[in-house]
Amino acid sequence: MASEITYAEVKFKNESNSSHSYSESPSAPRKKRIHHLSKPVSPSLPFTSLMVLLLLLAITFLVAFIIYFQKYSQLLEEKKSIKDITHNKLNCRKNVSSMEDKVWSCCPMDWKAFGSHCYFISTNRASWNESEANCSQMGAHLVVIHSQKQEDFITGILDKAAAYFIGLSDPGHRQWQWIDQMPYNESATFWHKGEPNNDNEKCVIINHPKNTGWGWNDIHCSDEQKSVCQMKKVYL
Ligand code: MMA
Ligand code: CA
Repeated sequence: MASEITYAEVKFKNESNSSHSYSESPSAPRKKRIHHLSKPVSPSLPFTSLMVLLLLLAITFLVAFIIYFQKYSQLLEEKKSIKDITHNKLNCRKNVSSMEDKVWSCCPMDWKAFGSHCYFISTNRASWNESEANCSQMGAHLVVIHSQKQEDFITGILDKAAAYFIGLSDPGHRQWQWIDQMPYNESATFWHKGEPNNDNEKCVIINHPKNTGWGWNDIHCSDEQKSVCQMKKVYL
């Protein structure tokens, strides 16, 4: 009995939706019925919103998962490549005055030796981050400069017409930081006059503008420049 009534109500609703020609029918009970029918429709709005919200959440989680997975596999790749660093040819020098058992100090071919380190000029123009990644792939890092002698050696092997990223950057609040975490010593810095001059320029190049000597300038990290890599000499 109850199911029959329900069927009649549904049918009536369909008719009333499709046509307005039933004006002679008593309006009061019909209105009541329509009102009664529209009741189960209204909770579907929060339900739909909930479903949309859930869907959005699911999409957000999916996107976050994909990004996380990509970053993780990228990290694994980097770790793997660090493990597999090879330098096929070394240039070694015999140090007469050095430690007894480790007499030979070596740098990879095409790298230049100075003090206890090896230096490589990367003529590939890249952002600061990419430049550091490039050094890192060779078992090195962007150059860290601690003395006038070292600054002079490095500038001596550079092209005056170019600019080179060094391992100095500002993570924020003008807190200059060397890539190897060694302390930033203000007294051994070689900034050009008026530099650093821009809080938005958080990465440092060494260059030789016309009419000035070599020096440092803060620039945007996304700028693409050549760079200098540095690593410790290998002792044999
Ligand atoms: C100028 C000078 C620098 C700045 C660069 C950005 C050419 O030098 O204002 O301080 O870093 O422009 O390109
Ligand atoms: Ca600057």
